[in-house]
Amino acid sequence: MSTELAALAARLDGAQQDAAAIEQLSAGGALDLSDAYAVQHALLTRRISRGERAVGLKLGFTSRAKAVQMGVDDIILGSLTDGMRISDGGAFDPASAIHPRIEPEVAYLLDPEDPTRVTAVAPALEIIDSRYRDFRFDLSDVVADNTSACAFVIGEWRDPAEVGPLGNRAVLLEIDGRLVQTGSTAAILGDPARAPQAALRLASAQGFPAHAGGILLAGAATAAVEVPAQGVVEATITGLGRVSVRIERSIR
Ligand code: OOG
Ligand code: MG
Repeated sequence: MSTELAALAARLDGAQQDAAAIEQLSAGGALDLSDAYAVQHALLTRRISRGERAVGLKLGFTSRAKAVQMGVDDIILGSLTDGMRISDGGAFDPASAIHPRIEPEVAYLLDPEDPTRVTAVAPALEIIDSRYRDFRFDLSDVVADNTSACAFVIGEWRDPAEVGPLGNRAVLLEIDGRLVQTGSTAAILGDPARAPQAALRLASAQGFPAHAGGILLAGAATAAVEVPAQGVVEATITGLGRVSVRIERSIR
């Protein structure tokens, strides 16, 4: 990788660690999509060298609600690490991020031996936090920034055969019991069951490290909402279950 792309990765990495927004990379000249993925992979390598472990992948802009909200209309892929994971009902400190937003997701667990095989499904929450000023970006910017990945929460894993088809389930997002978003899993690629294939295709096209098994977030079914200063955020997917995160400042 060129020293120039490595420097862009260092800038994004610093913005995440300091929780301080930076200017869009595209302001310094357009970045093509394969260079953007190269920056993203370099970011992951930096996190791994600090002791984190890659645990899966996340799709972005698989729903119209998200594409319209962000003005970007192509699906994108990012990486998840164990350092981003919050246990179900666990806490997220909003002061650790720049301008975090939260969205409901469907999570798949893919067999590492055969990543086209889904071994479990769960409701999930994703916290996104663009490292760019004003949460604005073009497609290459957001790809380089690991698709705004910040944190994620997975509910109880269920047997896909028991849960049945996930193609049209109601999705609710609540803050302290107040409904803030509603949608349907049908918004995700027409059917979230298409997510594993879509992710594997993108992973191989964009040179993702061959660890395709593991967690896959299929992409939000609704627009994202601002993470509140405090409170409990909960997602519910009909017939799949619920998952929650407590938003609270940690005492330092
Ligand atoms: C990019 C991430 C998109 C999704 O579920 O569509 C995403 C962003 O909106 O900042 O995670
Ligand atoms: Mg998402």
